[in-house]
Amino acid sequence: MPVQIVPTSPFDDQKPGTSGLRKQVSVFQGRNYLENFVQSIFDTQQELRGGTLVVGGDGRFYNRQAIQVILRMAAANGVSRCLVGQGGILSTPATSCVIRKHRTQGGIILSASHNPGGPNGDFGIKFNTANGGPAPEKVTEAIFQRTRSLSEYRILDSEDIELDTLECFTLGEMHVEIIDPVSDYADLMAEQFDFEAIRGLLSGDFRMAFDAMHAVTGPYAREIIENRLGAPAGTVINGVPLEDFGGGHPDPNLAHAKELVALTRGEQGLDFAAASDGDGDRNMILGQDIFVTPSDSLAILAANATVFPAYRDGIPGVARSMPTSQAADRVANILGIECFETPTGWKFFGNLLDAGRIAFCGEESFGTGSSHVREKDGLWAVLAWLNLLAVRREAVADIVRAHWARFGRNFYSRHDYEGVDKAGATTLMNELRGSLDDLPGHELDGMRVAYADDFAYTDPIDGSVSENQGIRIGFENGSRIVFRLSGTGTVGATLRVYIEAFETDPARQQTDTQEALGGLIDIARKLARIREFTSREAPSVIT
Ligand code: VG1
Ligand code: CO
Repeated sequence: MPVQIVPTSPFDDQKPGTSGLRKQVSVFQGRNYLENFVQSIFDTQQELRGGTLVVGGDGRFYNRQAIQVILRMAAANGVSRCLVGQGGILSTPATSCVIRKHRTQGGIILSASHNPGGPNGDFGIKFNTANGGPAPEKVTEAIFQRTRSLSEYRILDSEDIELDTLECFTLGEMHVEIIDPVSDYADLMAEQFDFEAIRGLLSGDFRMAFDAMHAVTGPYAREIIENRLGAPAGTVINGVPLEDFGGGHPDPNLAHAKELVALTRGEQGLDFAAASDGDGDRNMILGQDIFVTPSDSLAILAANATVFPAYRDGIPGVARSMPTSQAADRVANILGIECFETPTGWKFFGNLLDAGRIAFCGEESFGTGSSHVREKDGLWAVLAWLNLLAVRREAVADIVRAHWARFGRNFYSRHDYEGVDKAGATTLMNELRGSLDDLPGHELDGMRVAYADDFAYTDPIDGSVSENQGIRIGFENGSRIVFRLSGTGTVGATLRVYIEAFETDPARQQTDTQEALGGLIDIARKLARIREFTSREAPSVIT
């Protein structure tokens, strides 16, 4: 089978964002678009030559076609072995698990995560390194630089291979193994949690549902929650991955998983419900009449770490992304463990996890995880909650309220202004940045500003510096407003406003979140002149 060397010219928009390169499907379908990016990975990641690469995706439209291209290009670029999820399926955390377990040199994940799929939706590609984690900034930057000067790519002239049967093939000189996408991951989960205790919980009158949102976690949840843990058939809903996720946003939050939320409401409400996103790395946790914010979830799991068999002796530290609420900080402070604040995106947790400085980490954007892999992990968080519930035998709401009573409550909400004009959003951020020096010491609606900055992070392990990671405005009473622009969207710009207030009085901890944050929300609107720069009266999504 001959290797073809195909002349190409660079694209100027292949800079990976918060999590890989994401574009509309039609862009990826354009001539050489995918090929150029993939060649840039092979050109910069030399250890893949002669090494093993894991390939899989979330099953969205264009997943299969892209995998065939990547396999032919891997063979033409000297990769010696590829492990491919059956049917082209591998969730993001399962890819991380497979890279680590089989000690491969990296992996390519095809997903645009929670972005909608289908011919008119989004597609994405991300590269994970040998530790199983998303490529750090220096790697994505090198790939991006390569895309700017690329003049040819290498691809094998060969037929498509069969992705659906668990078999081995050769493609040119490369060995291809189609692997069961679920088993390695399910085995890892069984090592992390007390499956016996969870089986006990699920065999009683406990009622739960897991919504896979027609995305990648369906097969994983069926195997783990129904087959291995014994939950009744039908516990997993929307469990078949569809190319367009059934037309929905595979984004597990109060706005996009409304039906699941409804199942938890009222006297007949389920005891527990959870959902995951397109590629299986996000999670939403619900109890009867309660939604557990991802920030609280991280803090609660950290406070209870010793109930999990894998962390029986406690955890060395926790990390959260900058916009995530400071609930985890309070736990770390009281437990006497380290706490780190990193920029948005899971890639910033990798070094801390590798160095053993932290064991749990999370993001407000429904991402929670631990040192078991190097990605956030939706099902891990769900199983962690089930393990916690199996041990404590209390209602979710009672666990959360007891946590607030002990550590205080960080009221928290994120307001997204999606698909706004890019120039307007950029001006809004620039104007805010320009006003930062004057803010400290000033009162805004009766609250004194303690600090105002543009967040920069120096990685404590390798010293790398990441600047312009979002604007933080902190008040003397512990409240905070954060502004940043999304790095995952594909149309226009998305402004994210993160609002947080701290409350120690249990009597006031039961207030409605939007009400408790009302004053801060007003300050944020006025300070950033949101209406003026985005022409929007209100956010498009509130979580
Ligand atoms: C968003 C979230 C961020 C998350 C990223 C990838 O990024 O805010 O916390 O790491 O998505 O998640 P942004 O730049 O749009 O705010 V996933 O599940 O879409 O890979
Ligand atoms: Co995701």
